[in-house]
Amino acid sequence: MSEAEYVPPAVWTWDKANGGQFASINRPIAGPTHDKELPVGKHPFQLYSLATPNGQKATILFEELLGAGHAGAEYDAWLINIGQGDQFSSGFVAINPNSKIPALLDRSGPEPIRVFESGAILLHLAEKFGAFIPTEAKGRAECLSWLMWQMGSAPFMGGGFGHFYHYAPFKIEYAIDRYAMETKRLFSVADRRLGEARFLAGDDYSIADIAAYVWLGNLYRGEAYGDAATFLSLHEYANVGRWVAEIDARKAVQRGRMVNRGQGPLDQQLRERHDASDFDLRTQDKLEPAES
Ligand SMILES: N[C@@H](CCC(=O)N[C@@H](CS)C(=O)NCC(=O)O)C(=O)O
Repeated sequence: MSEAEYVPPAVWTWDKANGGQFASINRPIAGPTHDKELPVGKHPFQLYSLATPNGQKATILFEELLGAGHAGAEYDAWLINIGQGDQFSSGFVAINPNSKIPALLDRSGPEPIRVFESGAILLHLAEKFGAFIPTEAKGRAECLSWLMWQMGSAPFMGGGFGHFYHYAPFKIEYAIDRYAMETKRLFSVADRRLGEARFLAGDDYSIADIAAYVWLGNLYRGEAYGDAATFLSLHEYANVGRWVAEIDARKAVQRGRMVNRGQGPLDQQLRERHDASDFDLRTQDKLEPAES
């Protein structure tokens, strides 16, 4: 069916398979579909996630904190396979009623604290460790502003542009035009900011950069949504390119991007992370011969 033939009924009902890539996991209702507890490891933080851009925000910050010497930031990262519906288990829904990765259980205090939404996880950890967030009022406000900007703009890039340009079973020019324009506008916003400051919040790398980098970086490098980098002429955003290259080079970022990854080169996939040594010993290239 093309968009020209579709006349919305008076009341929408969920009675059709739309054939889209996510048809099997998308539902119009919240809540668990099955009973299953989440595993719990030995570290103070339990992360339930997947290495999508939103998931990588949390793992990059954990690796940054550990790299900066915050030993209390040790974490177990468990893989949530969203294609198989793991986000709808009773255990996961108890931590994130919105059934989306990433979800965090902070067990470092007297009682466990659940945190969901990647931006809330970044803020929770940055405040807890007093790191990657400016302390003075002006810098902190700038950091939170860019963090919220990113959280608000991701659905336009992913659910909007990425969905209609790459995943939708047929191409709708109106939708692609609308979200391509918005995605380019967002790149332009970042590019102008990064033309006047080294990082989004100013001189220092912060959680605002981590949040924005995973999205803008993937798109800029041509690693998201097929030929999107070419389609959107992302090479035009030179300041974004300079900033992406600088963050790409950070060791903690390289490690964080590998955690909970279930696709791509085997030596870049650390599906579960329970110890710093896992990066050397438990990437999929090392496990797969034994597993097969
Ligand atoms: N606003 C949320 C978005 C999280 C999100 O969209 N997660 C996706 C993967 S990137 C997910 O879990 N999708 C599973 C589903 O929609 O069922 C955040 O930033 O944490």
